[in-house]
Amino acid sequence: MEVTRSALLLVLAATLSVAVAYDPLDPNGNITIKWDVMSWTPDGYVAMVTINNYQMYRHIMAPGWTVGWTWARSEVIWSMVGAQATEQGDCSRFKGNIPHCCKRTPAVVDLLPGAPYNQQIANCCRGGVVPAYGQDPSAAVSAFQVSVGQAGTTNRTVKLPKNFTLVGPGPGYTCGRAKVVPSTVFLTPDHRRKTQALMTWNVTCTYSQHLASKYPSCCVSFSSFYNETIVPCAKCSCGCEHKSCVRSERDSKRLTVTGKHARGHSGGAPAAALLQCTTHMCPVRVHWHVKLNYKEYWRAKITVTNFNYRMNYTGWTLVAQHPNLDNITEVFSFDYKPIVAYGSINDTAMFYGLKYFNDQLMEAGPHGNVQSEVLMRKDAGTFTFRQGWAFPRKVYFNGDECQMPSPDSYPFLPNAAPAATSTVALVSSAVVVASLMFLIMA
Ligand SMILES: *[C@@H]1O[C@H](CO)[C@@H](O)[C@H](O)[C@H]1NC(C)=O
Ligand SMILES: *[C@@H]1O[C@H](CO)[C@@H](O)[C@H](O)[C@H]1NC(C)=O
Ligand SMILES: *[C@@H]1O[C@H](CO)[C@@H](O)[C@H](O)[C@H]1NC(C)=O
Ligand SMILES: *[C@@H]1O[C@H](CO)[C@@H](O)[C@H](O)[C@H]1NC(C)=O
Ligand SMILES: *[C@@H]1O[C@H](CO)[C@@H](O)[C@H](O)[C@H]1NC(C)=O
Ligand SMILES: *[C@@H]1O[C@H](CO)[C@@H](O)[C@H](O)[C@H]1NC(C)=O
Ligand SMILES: *[C@@H]1O[C@H](CO)[C@@H](O)[C@H](O)[C@H]1NC(C)=O
Ligand SMILES: CC(=O)N[C@H]1CO[C@H](CO)[C@@H](O)[C@@H]1O
Repeated sequence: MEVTRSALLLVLAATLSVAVAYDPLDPNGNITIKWDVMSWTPDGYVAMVTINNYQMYRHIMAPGWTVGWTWARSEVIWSMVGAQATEQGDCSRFKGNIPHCCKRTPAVVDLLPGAPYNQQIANCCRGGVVPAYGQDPSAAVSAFQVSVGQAGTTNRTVKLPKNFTLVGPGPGYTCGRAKVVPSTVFLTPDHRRKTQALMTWNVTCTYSQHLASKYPSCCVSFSSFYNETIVPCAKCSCGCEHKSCVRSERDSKRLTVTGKHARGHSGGAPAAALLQCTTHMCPVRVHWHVKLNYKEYWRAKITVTNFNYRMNYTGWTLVAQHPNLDNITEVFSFDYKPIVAYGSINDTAMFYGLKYFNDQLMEAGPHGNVQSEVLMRKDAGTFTFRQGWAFPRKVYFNGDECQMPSPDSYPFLPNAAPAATSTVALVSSAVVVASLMFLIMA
């Protein structure tokens, strides 16, 4: 009974954490936007803008980021390299040279790969796609150059842009105020000389799944070798209201041809989902199967399935938290990295696809899944198949926490029947607390 209760408290804690912006598995995860003023011009400055993704497992996928801000005065963008403003705005007050953008609140997107050579700059032109830091730290950066006019021309007269926004590619990010920080020091390519930005300011943006969407965007199902019950994703895990779906691939093709939800070439939100009908109504399901039991090891099989006919998830990431993930012996057909959030607790692993092999989770249909098996060395003190211990505590797909099955439905060992009444009571109180949290956060 004690074990049941602590397992339920764990589940309760997991349920609650969905409601807060802070991500306990990645407490320092953020995206910073850094402006380095590289030179002054007669009416303003030229700045290098660098976007660093410091999030361990949340990447910015296609169609990429859109960064916006509000100018403090009547600044204009004369030109940009490596990115472009989505709208020029009203430049009618200019004669001769016309600025690239005159809007007071410009929205900027990355250029696409293959942009003309003279419009490129280091770390630009990837269609706004930025990998997660944990996946590829050296590539988790995007940059462009902007030439600003009608601005201050000294570090005392420049006014910092305000109200930064980041769409990446859907909603969910909130950006803080721009802050002047010590000027960035650059090393020349031959490493023999240091130069320095004339002025630097930083903006930090953080992600909240709650702001991104009301419902989860993935769900988890379970099965095991020791019990033939398959525990499906909870019904309507991703919300059923106002959602439509199609029964088959043929229907989806028909709708794709006649549908008018096609997305723009860059920036903005990803294409609206076209879901295959399921009881959970999620675009993505993660299935965890407890597959084999050896003397010193055990093996879990993980399958990720795409139910969205309009999405290939490129560079997907999967994060799982389980007390035995600190003793991973082997991971088959996925790449893997431990995530150590608090120094000593090492129970979380990030999985992602092998490049050119399964780093793309294809649209719904016969190829719309990726699979792996994980071999773990049994943790001597705590290992058990009882009380659902072998199932993960938390699962994230692409940085969003997935809905777990209802805690009273976990497959259990044939001889371990739960104390039905108290379980139900605890579960329903968990639901009440979770709904209260939801009301507070909404
Ligand atoms: C942003 O993330 C970096 C890297 O993890 C960290 O050093 C920095 O303190 C974070 N900034 C904020 C404002 O949280
Ligand atoms: C500003 O951002 C840069 C790059 O993202 C980072 O290295 C630096 O630590 C940040 N500075 C502060 C004071 O946050
Ligand atoms: C920035 O946003 C806040 C809240 O949305 C708004 O009150 C303020 O007027 C905005 N500032 C500028 C300069 O647009
Ligand atoms: C502005 O420049 C002066 C020297 O020209 C320097 O002492 C000062 O720290 C700079 N201020 C900022 C905010 O960079
Ligand atoms: C997904 O990728 C496949 C193969 O590259 C392509 O044929 C298909 O059109 C793509 N689907 C979407 C929705 O982008
Ligand atoms: C965390 O666990 C992984 C997988 O067993 C191991 O390779 C890594 O060394 C561990 N790290 C720490 C800090 O314990
Ligand atoms: C398998 O687990 C389910 C709970 O998910 C339970 O109802 C069932 O009795 C278990 N099967 C056996 C054979 O114990
Ligand atoms: C059985 C076994 O190898 N357990 C190890 C699991 O990992 C932790 C921390 O990495 C070790 O302390 C255990 O000895």
